[in-house]
Amino acid sequence: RVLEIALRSAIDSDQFHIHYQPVVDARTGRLVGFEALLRWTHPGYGDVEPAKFIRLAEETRLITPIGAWVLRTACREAATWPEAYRIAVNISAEQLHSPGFVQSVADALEESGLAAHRLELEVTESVFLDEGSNAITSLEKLVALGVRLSMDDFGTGYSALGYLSRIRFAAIKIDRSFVRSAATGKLESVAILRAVVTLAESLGMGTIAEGVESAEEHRTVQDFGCSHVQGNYFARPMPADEARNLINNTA
Ligand code: G
Ligand code: G
Ligand code: MN
Ligand code: NA
Repeated sequence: RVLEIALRSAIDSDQFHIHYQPVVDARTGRLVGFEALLRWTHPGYGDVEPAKFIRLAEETRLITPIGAWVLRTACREAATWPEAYRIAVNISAEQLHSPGFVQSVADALEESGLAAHRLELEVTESVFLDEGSNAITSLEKLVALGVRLSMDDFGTGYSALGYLSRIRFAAIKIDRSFVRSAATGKLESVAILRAVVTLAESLGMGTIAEGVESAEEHRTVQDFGCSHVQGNYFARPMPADEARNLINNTA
């Protein structure tokens, strides 16, 4: 496929860049860090939709070298921020399962000088689907390195409840579909949101409500006791220099 060939040369041709989306404390509104979101601008096709090229990168396993680039670049950027701010990086199952992944995380930390506790790796429930993959061993090694783990898109996959008791996740990211429908008062979503927050609290984990788009949705997730929020209501993903300005104007 044409897009696949283009994707293969995108790292070397310097076509990737990262946007950073603020994550804030749900109660105080204080900025706590950013999520790194990969963007691809092709000289001919222009901006390629992230969901589309990331799926292609996963299918072709190009996500391993591309993901390594994201890790290195995001860690290097975050190392320039004041220590209070964290960086979250999305990790695909294919990446986590690839040999040498844990070492590549250790290398990115070493090379950038970023303290491990300032890096959060977001994985989805799908990392547990491939039984023979040693996902658990890798995640345990990452926890031992001192990085934080969060369970992304929680509630959209199959149930990973069992794994929450086996691996020490720092946070559960509640999928925006629940945020959306709970804010409209849909009883089932309200029940699920309540249950997830209670579950996270009893396991000592935080909860990040994703995709918050309005004051109404913010109020809802605050009422439910979510610890952190992220979404276009606060800020859209932004280039590195804007993220730096935001930090400087916050401090
Ligand atoms: O902004 P949004 O459209 O960026 O992202 C679309 C999807 O791509 C989301 O599921 C998001 O988690 C994923 N994604 C964004 N950046 C990265 C990345 O650097 N690595 C991986 N593996 N997924 C990413
Ligand atoms: O799968 P993951 O949760 O990593 O993906 C994050 C995705 O959510 C990115 O595509 C990002 O651009 C998108 N996003 C961030 N804030 C909002 C929002 O307020 N509304 C919607 N619809 N998407 C958002
Ligand atoms: Mn994410
Ligand atoms: Na998500």
